[in-house]
Amino acid sequence: MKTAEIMARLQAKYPTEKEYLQAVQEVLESIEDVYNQHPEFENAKIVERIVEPDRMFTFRVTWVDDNGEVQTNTGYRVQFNNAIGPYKGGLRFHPSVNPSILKFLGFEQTFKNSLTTLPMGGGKGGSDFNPKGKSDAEIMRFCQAFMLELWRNIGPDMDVPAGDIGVGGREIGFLNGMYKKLTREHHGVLTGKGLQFGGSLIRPEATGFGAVYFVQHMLHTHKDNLDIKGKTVAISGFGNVAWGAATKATELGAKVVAISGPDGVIYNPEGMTQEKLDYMLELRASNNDVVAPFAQKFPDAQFIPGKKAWSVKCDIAMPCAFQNEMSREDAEMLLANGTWLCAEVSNMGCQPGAIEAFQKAGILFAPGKAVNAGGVATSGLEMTQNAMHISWSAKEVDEKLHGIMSSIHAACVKYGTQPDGYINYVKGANVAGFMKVAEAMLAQGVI
Ligand code: 2IT
Repeated sequence: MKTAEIMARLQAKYPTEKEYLQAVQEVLESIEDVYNQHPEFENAKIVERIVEPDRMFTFRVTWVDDNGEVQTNTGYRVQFNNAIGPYKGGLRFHPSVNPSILKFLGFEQTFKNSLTTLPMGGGKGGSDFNPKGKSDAEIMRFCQAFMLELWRNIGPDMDVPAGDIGVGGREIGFLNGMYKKLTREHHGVLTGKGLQFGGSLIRPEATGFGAVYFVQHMLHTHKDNLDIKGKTVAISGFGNVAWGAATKATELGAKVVAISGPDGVIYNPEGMTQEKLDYMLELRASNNDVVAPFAQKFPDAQFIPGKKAWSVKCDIAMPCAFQNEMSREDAEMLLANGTWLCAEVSNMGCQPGAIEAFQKAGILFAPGKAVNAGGVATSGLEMTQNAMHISWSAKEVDEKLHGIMSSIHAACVKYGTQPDGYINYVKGANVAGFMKVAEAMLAQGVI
């Protein structure tokens, strides 16, 4: 396999799909060495097959807003790869959603899900619908119209969607309600459900909690056996994932000194309190996409308009917002301020230049597909509970989540440790995720 040749072909075929090309390039670069030691992969053209989604659905979603006006959006589901289990991955409702973004997310999801140790393939979907400023009734009508198309293509052993940006418990409830109405079946076809109808304890917290567990493993593996207690953490975003990470980091004794939104950053030198963490959820629910009110409510915090979380001095940086949110310049600013660990929590949150800057500086850096895998892993645990018609306690789920994050970390160490001892988590995660999917594809023939 030659990464450059494959990339040139994909660039010619999909010239506008920059996020997809970026995600593929990163994975191919890291697996090239290992892949070329396996002529059986090359013979079966595994790479040529794995970079293309199995199939992709595009559909029109028409709904009526509160003014009685007819609105039309586009819905998608990308079924990327089901070599190791049913397609699994979230739905994103955001105006930026397009085939390139969903293909990058579906591709990443395939390797992430492989890392979780659970039998889940990769998928992703969503719509260019913008939930910001919409009423509950509008959200419900949109979700119903979306499911009216999607339901034929999903199923508990076929494709199991969940939430992502813009899709939380409320949306999953409406989507599940419509699915149930159409099929007259109530099974685990979606994850992230409410606790009253098949949801799993800890699912809302799982992405952020899992990310902090992963950071703990990175710290414990350090030659000085470090701990998160007493460290300063900068977090971007104030959504569900940022909240989960801030909550667990605070509980373990770290000081969360920054959270941010599209309007700027909250500098929070005293760290979080329970009241502040609760207020993060209130801010998100307010649907306004701003963090500024945080500093009005808590006078020890300061709002700095137009700045990112990376302008705040911290030991640990955790991007929890959006793809490509951290540029090379942001990474260099962090490095200049003494940051020595970056755990990417958002999917592809760091631009290639940022990753390069961290790795060149020799600091600890781990990619989203390893760090944020606790979310989908807990979705996998929700699927298991649904299939068994039981529900586990929060303690049981949290213990399983701990075990999964620990094995993901171990897989990264196994495949990513360099001769000089530096752990290249990007390589480790990509190779570990890839090997299982590739072997599964090989074993199941040319299909
Ligand atoms: O990016 C992700 O892993 C998610 N949005 C969660 C997917 C899931 O199926 O729980």
